[in-house]
Amino acid sequence: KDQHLLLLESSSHFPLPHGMTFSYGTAGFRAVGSKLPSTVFRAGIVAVLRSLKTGSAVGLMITASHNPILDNGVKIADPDGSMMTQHWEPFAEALANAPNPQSLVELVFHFTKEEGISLGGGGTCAEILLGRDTRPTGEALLEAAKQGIKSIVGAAALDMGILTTPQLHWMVMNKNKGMKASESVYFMQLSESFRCLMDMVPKGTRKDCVDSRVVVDGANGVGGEKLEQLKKLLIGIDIQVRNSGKQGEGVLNEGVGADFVQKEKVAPSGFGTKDVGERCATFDGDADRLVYFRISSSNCNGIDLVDGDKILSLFALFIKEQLHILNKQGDEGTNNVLVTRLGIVQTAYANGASTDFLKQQGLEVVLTPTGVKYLHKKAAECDVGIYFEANGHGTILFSEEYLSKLQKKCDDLACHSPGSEHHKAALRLLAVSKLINQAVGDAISGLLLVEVVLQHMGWSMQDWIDLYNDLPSRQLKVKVADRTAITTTHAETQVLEPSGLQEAIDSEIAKYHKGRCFVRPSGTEDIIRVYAEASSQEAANALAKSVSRHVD
Ligand code: 16G
Ligand code: ZN
Repeated sequence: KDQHLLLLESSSHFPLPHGMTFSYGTAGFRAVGSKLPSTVFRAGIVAVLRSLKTGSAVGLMITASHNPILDNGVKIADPDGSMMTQHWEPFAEALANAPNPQSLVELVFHFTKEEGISLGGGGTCAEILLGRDTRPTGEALLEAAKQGIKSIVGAAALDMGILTTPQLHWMVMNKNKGMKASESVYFMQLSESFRCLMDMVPKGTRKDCVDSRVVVDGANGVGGEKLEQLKKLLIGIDIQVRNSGKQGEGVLNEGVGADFVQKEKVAPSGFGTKDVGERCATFDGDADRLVYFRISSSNCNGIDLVDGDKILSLFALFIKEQLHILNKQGDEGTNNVLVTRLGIVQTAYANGASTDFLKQQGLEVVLTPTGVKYLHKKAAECDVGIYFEANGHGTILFSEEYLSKLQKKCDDLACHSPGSEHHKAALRLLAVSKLINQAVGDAISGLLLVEVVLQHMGWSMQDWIDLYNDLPSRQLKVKVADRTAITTTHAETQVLEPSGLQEAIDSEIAKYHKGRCFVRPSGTEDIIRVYAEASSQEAANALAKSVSRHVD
């Protein structure tokens, strides 16, 4: 009874804005920040129910990633630090659109009954870790989330402050493993594992100090600020942060950031001819995406882009090499082989040249639909799974079971052949598992891993770029009356409906050498996206254009 009244009363302070419908898209709810208090309030309730259901802490992050500064959004992290399970999305969406307090309360009671969640305190308590990025609407929305959480009896909100999205996911994961979940522990873990990997860089490969320098575009968001803090704990790397969000440096995501750089293929503002030859990296607004670039000497506005696919390739080569060393048979006789299933996960947006390259290396590559939740799930099926989207979202996952075998092998090696190549390979793999954020792709931890792997390989930016040549590609957006009219299959590479469209696309593709093309409805905008690849830029442009006409 009390619970009923409490929900009714508190939700009356957060009326649904007139004429708006909210959908839980690829990465949660997104809209203009000022329209979101009711949505965030209700997401707070969903988070509490999720915590009650799982008996663990969950996360709630307020961010709109690479979107403009006045937008905002909210997403929920499950107890293991990954995105909230998809089968709760319809409930989250229904709740976000409940027209009045009465229907909201009914939805909550109906859903909790269905899911077997008992409300009303009674010993069970929910715990929600809250985070937000630097957007101006963030503070008020955080308050709305707290009100939503407080409207369920026995729920506690833990405000973790201003964070990158991956930091919050990491904290949720750690908390539920019984470990400390503070920012200082996060910084400590990253800096220590980074130092461990740097200390094991083979002698003779480390280049002079010019190569330990990287210039980072923080997108005027939270990532730059955090990197400035972490940088003080790092040895052997020279990080220069630009667009760090300090007053006067520019506006969040405006002409800066990973999404801008990767899509427009131009340098972010604050970078120019003075940076020719520098190794540059860029984060998105909440620092869960990372891409690298270099200002081309020929054209000061143009760049050589090193996207998520190439970061993936670098990581894959490094991990593969360490596994190879670990399992190599030495003169001394038997070395117990640690059987490892290494899997690579990409989406249809991965440049075809990257997929070919990875397969040539003997790696197993699978495709999933767009969106971290799909890639992450697939990668988690392997002992070691590496996933990346071309846009720079990605990480490396080590299964719990595999990590404990690896730890055991490392302990054995420490006994029998301390300091051997085998031992070092095991130590490196363990350090990677600590440096990389296994909850979700993390631009900061990804940057540190790229930097140390380049040192390890003794590679310049050019060596990395030369791994393979990207096929020319082109992306177009098509505005349509109803984007849901197009449905796809086979990881979005084939159209199912409307009938005839796939045949039309196939006949366009057939006209081009190395042609590849697919269309899919965006999960974040009201449009259809067209992606085309071919052996020349002109051909890729033409293929994308002719396919767009069939979609229109
Ligand atoms: C979201 C996704 C990203 C995906 C993008 C595609 C997360 C955390 N983010 O930003 O992975 O690449 O949507 O957008 O899952 P689209 O559907 O509009 O092409
Ligand atoms: Zn993001």
